[in-house]
Amino acid sequence: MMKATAVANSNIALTKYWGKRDSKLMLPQNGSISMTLDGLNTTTTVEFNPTYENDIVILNDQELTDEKDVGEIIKHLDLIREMAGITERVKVVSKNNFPTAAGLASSASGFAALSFAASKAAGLDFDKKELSMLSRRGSGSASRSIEGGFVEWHRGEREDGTDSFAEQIAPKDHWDFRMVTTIVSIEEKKVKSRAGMAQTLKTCPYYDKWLATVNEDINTVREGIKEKNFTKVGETAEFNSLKMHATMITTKPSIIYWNPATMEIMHAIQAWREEDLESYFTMDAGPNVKVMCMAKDADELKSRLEQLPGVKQAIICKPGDAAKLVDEHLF
Ligand code: 2P0
Repeated sequence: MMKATAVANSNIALTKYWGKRDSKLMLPQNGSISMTLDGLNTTTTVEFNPTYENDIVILNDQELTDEKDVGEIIKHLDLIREMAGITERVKVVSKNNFPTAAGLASSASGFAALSFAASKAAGLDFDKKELSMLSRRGSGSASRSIEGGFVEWHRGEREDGTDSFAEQIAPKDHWDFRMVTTIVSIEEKKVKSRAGMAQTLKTCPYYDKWLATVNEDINTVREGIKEKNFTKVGETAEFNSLKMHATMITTKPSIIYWNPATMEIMHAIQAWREEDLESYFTMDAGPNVKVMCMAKDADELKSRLEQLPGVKQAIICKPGDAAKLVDEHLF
């Protein structure tokens, strides 16, 4: 078996991962909780083949040739080759069904799908915990896209990273919680998460406060998910996201991911909440806002969001499935 295809959904953090304690093993400074998104996914086919002379990576119908794009992917494939004890060159074809690098966590679904397909194609039969740890080595948030529903990525304590993996808190049909992802910009972000995190650790005077309060948020959100307490999860997730952005804004030089439409959505959500519609926002390393609500309010919220001038599109996402292998290959 030298060819395999996997599909992995993207995920949005309810409590954020921001900072590494080991950048080689991709060990986080803090744990995080996410929801896997139904319908925003990456499909990836990987084939190791002795007749290939070079490694080829094709993303969204375009071959990646720039070292900065392909380097991390080849490094990850080298790790998998080393684990499997193989040396064959590889062809990777991958497709996202949403804009890449617009703060919609394409690296999460991307590295989860790549890790699953490549390890399988290399003859490694990994369980979910092993797949989560392998995905983590490609991109931290990818560790969470291996599981479905509501997911917690454990910080872990060990230096070798063997206790830093993601596990499910509750399955996708546990709760009629929704995430409405708005698209305000599809431009590539200016500061990639990886560089932004490193800069925050180095220069933000408040980063220790972030670390000191993040476990409390994780405990509250985990409890809230289990109890299906929307207010508890929403309030804490929104606050956690604002705390993370406070650390980004207060780095040198300052990293401000928001644009005017981001602000417009935040104000609208807070106003609607006071009036008649309970929802909460969260933002990642980009200007797009993800809005949490209950299923009964999702259509109304989407329609209100799409009437805001800066919003190009709003997509209602249910909790989604775990990553899986599929029979249909992309080549
Ligand atoms: C998260 N983000 O928890 C946080 C919130 C962005 C802001 O995980 O360097 O692409 O590959 O581990 O996983 C995005 O960072 O970074 C991210 P690397 P990753 O979703």
